[in-house]
Amino acid sequence: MRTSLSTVALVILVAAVYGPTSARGQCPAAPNGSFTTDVTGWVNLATWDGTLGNPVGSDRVGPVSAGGSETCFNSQSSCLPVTAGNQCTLSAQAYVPIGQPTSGLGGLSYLFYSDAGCSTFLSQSTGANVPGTQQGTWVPLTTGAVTIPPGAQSVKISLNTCAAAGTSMTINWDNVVSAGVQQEPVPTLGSSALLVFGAILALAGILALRSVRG
Ligand SMILES: [Ca+2]
Repeated sequence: MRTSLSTVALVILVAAVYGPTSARGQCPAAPNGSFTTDVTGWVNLATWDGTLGNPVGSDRVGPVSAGGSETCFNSQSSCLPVTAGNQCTLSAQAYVPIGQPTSGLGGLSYLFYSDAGCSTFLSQSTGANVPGTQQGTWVPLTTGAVTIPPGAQSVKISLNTCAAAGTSMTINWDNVVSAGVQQEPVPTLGSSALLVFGAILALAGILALRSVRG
């Protein structure tokens, strides 16, 4: 009994000390994602709208005017560093004002680049879309879990407005959040916790020995 308990204690302690540590990755934080007073941190087609928001203050992306074919323009975050392999999720709320063409579309996604300065485009993540038919309400969108692709060093967040051929489209965006995907925490023990853990094991061992001898 003493041998088996000691062995178990040793195995558990070794696993606790040398076991895998939490691999929760860092993800790019959306700059100024609530647009309370301005669109600082956002470029391209980014216009602050002080009349719409949830609450007030949003990024108005539009009007985007399309000629003979569907045309899209986006508001882009500043260039942010990423680490390939990390899992991130992107969420935002989109608002299609009443009276906009129902043929339009809004899209939320990450744009990945293979250099540190967002110069060489690599790929676009899975997006989340709001249809032009969903008007007059703030629609929550999320990409779900996105794995930062191999080779990616930087990223921009894209808030896209697409207008169908021959139409003009505007979509407001608010509450942009980019965060790490919650992973199952891997238990690890600090030094004080290890001492308590050891004491409990020792007590268990003594009790077990007593019961065997008694
Ligand atoms: Ca806002």
